[in-house]
Amino acid sequence: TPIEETLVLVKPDGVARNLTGEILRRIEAKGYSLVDLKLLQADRELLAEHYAEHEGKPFYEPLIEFMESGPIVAMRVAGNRVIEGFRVLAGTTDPTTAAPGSIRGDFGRDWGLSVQQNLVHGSDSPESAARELALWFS
Ligand code: DAT
Ligand code: MG
Repeated sequence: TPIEETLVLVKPDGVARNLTGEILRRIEAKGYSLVDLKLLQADRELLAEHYAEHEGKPFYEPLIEFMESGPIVAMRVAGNRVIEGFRVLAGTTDPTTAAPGSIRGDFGRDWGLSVQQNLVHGSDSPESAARELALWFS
C-alpha cells in the first residue's frame, strides 16, 4: 500500500488547553511523520468548505462558530494507513464515550460542554483527505 497522507486539525479547544504537543507526540509515537504544520485563524469561508457535508444540520452553526473562536493547528501527516489510524488515535466523535487511551477519550471534557469541543479533526477517507489537504495547505 502506498503511504497515505491525512489532515489533522488541533481544534481551538486543543490549542487553548496546550494539548498540541501531546497530540503531536501521540502521532509521532505511532510512527506517523509530520510533513507540514501551521497555526492559523480559520475564516468562515475555509470552515464552510471544510464542513460542507454538515451544512443544514442542527450542529452546523455552533460548530463553525466554535472553529472560528481561536487559533487552529493544521498538520499534514503521512504514514501507512494513517487516515484510518489517526481516527483510531482520536477516538469516536463524542468525548464522553470515546475509548480511554484515545485523544478524545483521555482529554475530552465531561463538564457539560458540547460534543463539538472534541479537540481534533482527522480526515475520514482518501477522498476527504485529498480535498481537505488541498483546502488547508493550498
Ligand atoms: P468527526 O469529527 O468525528 O469526523 P463528524 O464529521 O460527524 O465527526 O462531525 C464533525 C464535527 O461536528 C464533530 O467533530 C463534532 C461536531 N458534531 C458532530 N455531531 C454532533 C452532534 N450530534 N452534536 C454536536 N456536535 C456534533
Ligand atoms: Mg468528520
